Amino acid sequence: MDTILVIGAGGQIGTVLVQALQQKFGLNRVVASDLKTPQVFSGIFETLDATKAEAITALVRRYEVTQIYHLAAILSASGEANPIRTWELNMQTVLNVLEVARVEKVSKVFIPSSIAVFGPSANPVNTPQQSFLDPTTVYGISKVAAENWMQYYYTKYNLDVRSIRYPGVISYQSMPGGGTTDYAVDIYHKAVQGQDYECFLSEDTRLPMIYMDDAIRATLELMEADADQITVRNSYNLAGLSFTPAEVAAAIQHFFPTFQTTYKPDFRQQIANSWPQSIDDSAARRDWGWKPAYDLTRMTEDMIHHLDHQYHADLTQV
Ligand code: VAH
Repeated sequence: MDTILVIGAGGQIGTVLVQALQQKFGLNRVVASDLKTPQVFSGIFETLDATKAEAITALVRRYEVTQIYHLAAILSASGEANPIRTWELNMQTVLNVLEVARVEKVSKVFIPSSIAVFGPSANPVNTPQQSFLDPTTVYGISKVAAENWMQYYYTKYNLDVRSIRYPGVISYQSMPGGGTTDYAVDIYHKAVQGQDYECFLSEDTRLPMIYMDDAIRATLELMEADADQITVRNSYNLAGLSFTPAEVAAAIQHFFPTFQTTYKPDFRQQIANSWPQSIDDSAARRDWGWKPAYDLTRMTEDMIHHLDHQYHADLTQV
């Protein structure tokens, strides 16, 4: 019987992934963990500072953990405010997870990477799985290092560690924090609240993105695949959809015709300029049957439906 430890359970992806894992494995088979305990949580929750390897070991032994999903990291934009701290936290936690998993014989490990590993040298259109990686952010540098460590632990110790280079993730269930792609979540929240939106990227900045439902399904499908299907042991390219701020604003205007977006690029524009516009995910499609289900229209419908309910449900109850 599997028991899953999720590190970084309070983050944008962690929040939703925990629920999906609880649904799949059962409430009592998932141990959610993060630095801070949430006010409200159903299931098993443990506070964990993943920079302390012994704290991870203690949880793995206490709950007889068989799989670890390590999601804790400082992202691209906020990481630039404190490069050394970002490197230390992102790298120490990855090394701790890999080494604890090796020593404690954890059967499977998931550590996400990001399209932030790509830089100016990569072909920006349909960016290949095998590209020269020259990231421009500390977050991207830490993810390239993590990818190499994952490859090393697989090759040297046969640790079954798997990874996906997530694009920007769009969700209604949880707020992102400190990312360059966060505009693509904020814009929906503003529209549903009847407000206009000032975007911190220019209107024509095309970036690869993925809807949360697709990101979670991809993660579970990768982890369910037979080990001999997995041919990429640093990290798989993954694509959902690509769009610009102008395109997502236009999609929203189908629902809110008076919604307006203005554009005021800040330091995050330089980060976005160094990233791909679209991703070649043919390796994921070939190895474990990946196929996205959400395009911009379907994602916009779903986002607005759920956010409208979140912001206005209490009004309709009066
Ligand atoms: C960020 N949302 O913006 C994250 C992600 C591809 C971007 O890694 O840093």
